[in-house]
Amino acid sequence: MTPPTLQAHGVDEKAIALGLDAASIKRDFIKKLYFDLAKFPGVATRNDHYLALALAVRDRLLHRWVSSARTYLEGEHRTVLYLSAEYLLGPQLGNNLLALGIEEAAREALGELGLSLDELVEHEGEPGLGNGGLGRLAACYMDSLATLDYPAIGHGIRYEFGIFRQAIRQGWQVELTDRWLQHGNPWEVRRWDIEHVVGFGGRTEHSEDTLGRLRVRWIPERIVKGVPFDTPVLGYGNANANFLRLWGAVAGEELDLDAFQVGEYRKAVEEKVRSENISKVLYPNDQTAAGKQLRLEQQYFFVSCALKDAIRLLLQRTTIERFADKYAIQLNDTHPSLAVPELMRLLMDEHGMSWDQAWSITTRSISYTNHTLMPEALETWPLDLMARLLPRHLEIIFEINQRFLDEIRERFPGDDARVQRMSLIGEGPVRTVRMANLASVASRRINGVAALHSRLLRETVLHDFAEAYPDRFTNVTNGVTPRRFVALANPALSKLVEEVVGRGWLTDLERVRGLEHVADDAAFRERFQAVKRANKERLARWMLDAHGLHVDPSWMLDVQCKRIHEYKRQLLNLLHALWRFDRLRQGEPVSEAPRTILLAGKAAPAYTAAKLVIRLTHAVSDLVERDARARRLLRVVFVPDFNVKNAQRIYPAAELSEQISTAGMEASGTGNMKLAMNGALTIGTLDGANVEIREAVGAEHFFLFGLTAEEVVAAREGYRPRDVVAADPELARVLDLLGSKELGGGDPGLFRPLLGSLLDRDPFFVLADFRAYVRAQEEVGRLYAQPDRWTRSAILNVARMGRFSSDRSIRDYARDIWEMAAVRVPIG
Ligand code: 26W
Repeated sequence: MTPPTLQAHGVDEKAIALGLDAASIKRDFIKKLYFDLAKFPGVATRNDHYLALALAVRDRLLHRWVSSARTYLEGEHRTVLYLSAEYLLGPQLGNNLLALGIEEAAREALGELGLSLDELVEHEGEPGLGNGGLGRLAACYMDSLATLDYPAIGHGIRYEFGIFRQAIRQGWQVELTDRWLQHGNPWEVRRWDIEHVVGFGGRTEHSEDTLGRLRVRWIPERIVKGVPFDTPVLGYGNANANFLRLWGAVAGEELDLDAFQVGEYRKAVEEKVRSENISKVLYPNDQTAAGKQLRLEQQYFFVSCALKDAIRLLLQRTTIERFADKYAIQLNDTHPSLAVPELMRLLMDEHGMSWDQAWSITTRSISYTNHTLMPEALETWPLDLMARLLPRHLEIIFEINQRFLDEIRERFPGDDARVQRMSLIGEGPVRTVRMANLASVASRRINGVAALHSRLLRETVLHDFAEAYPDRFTNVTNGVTPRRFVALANPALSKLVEEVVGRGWLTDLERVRGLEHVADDAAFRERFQAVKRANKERLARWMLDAHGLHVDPSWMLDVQCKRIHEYKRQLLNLLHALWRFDRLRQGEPVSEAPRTILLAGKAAPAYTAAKLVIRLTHAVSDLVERDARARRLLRVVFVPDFNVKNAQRIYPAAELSEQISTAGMEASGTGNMKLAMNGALTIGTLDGANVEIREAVGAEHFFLFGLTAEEVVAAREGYRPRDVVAADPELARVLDLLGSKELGGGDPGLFRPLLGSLLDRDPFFVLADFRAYVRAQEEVGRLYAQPDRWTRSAILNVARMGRFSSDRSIRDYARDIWEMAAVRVPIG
């Protein structure tokens, strides 16, 4: 049934549509301040002003949201259900103003009240509901889905505490809680009419129905309610709005009355607290899968809510049999892979389908994106935990496994080793459920996130699956949204681009190729340089004001910002800084302009080596600062609390982008794309999407170094890092510095764990790549000393990054994986 229009109720939709001009926004802003916040100009705080503006903006996007929902419901369309445990949205106000095209009107309206739009945009925090690349990718994809008119709902968890805020004390990372909801969240809408009940634990009952078919009933011992909070996601340049539906957990019953009756008030309250803990906090690990029960509860909780909600919506319009025609489910890594047994359970136990019917629907709807090859990041859950928490799901997993392994045995007779490897169950000291195998058996399509990564996925981690089901495998190279990472972050560059290539480039990034023609135009290069310079000045001002950090905007800005991880090799960057320091203080020439090496990123709270790298960054920074000769040409700074908001300040100012992971380890990288789009040149290995970026921008505009993925594999056997040091006296001096008292602030042992790991095993080939890296850095220095050539390369980087728009990625998904069409929402 299609919901009636407002017209049917005698309401003229045009008449209630809100004005997008400055006068209407001003009037509404004051109204919000007064009626929603009970404040008026004069006593209102900056937060009040921010909330009032955000609410006024939200009202102006609601009609898009409503008309999109109606258009989707009316037609015979497929909808994407994007399932992701993480979304790193970034601040919303600027983005929504941009999508509505009302930034200037809002600026004028506030100006008339003596208020500054920039201050309010600056005031807004961000929902840090993700760790890093995977969460930000989900946010970019939601942006592109909306912009390209694909019906989509993003399901996830409304963590009350997102990723921790990072502060630095005496050079060490300390973690502070992220209370992102404490000042109110004007963007979300709680849907009070929807809730889903999610069970945990208990037992199953098997019986036969009147037709002799097996029926299973799961009797959970504990239930939790999931309630949805929706955040609109606006398309750019169209009338479409999708939404993110984030699930919060509330106790099944307000209080356990039985317990209450017998005077066990505390026990009753404890149960409630336990339920609500499910959506309390985001796990701050990226790349290590710790088998924590609460994390498994989170995963099941949101997946179950998402699927129940999808079925609820489906049944309003049609029958359950049509599930796979109406939905394409995308698993963002294995975190939501319990969708496989949960969908099977819902279809069979709650909607009466047979196994074969349910399996057909499941395997026609679900696809899986893998984001990592690193063994420690591949999720497995102890079987006994799964049995305790989700007994019915484990039965289903066993059944899937049995049928699946029967098929494999038939196709590969006598190959027991293969059967062992492909089993959904890992046999070891603790038996486990292997989530990547579970996702892979049930998926229509399986994709990696860059060409190299997808190939390695087929050759290594999922080799057996690729052999058994070659047609399932495909690649979709990641992309990033130019709306946020170019238009919002870098308005000056956007203006310049638009002057040359005209309008339309923001939704068709290939058009930026038009800049190629002006790369040789000296006048244009000067303007391009002026934009970069102004962005560096802006960043320098903020770093000074916010953190007391001095950077000179005339110096080269060399940037590595991303999660701190050994495989990303921030340590290699720092060894190069020490090398440079050593030469400078000896008065030996380094052929280049002065440079600032900027690092930023969070370390997982329990990841000791990564935290020590942050400490080392500060030690190197101090060491350089103490030396009169070195500090004239070198500075190392660490920017605390890297998040989307800070990223948007850093990318536009960056000139050199450090993408230096050990080849074969970074699935894709997306910061590499954001930096190149903003005119940074990349120094990088042949890893992840670097390979494709280099291809796109041209090898002569990319500083390549290091072992290839194949060479890394070949070098592993018989690799002796100490031999590398013995053959390179300069490297030896750098490592001496690393173990020195002067670096360790009087304690030569401070960085011994890092030094020891390098000399003993060097699992990430830092030392093996050191010399090649230094050479590439010298080449960087030489090119930077020729501003015309450097700027030409920077312009060509921007011009040739079109294919890394997330719009291209989403079109790839729509065509190769979801097989679905766009649905144009009429401009209302
Ligand atoms: C279970 C612990 C855990 C948590 C998160 C393991 C792994 C993850 C993520 C998959 C880590 C992540 O963010 N991966 C990154 O995904 C990006 C988007 O595809 C890629 O660009 C990065 O290369 C990849 O590291």
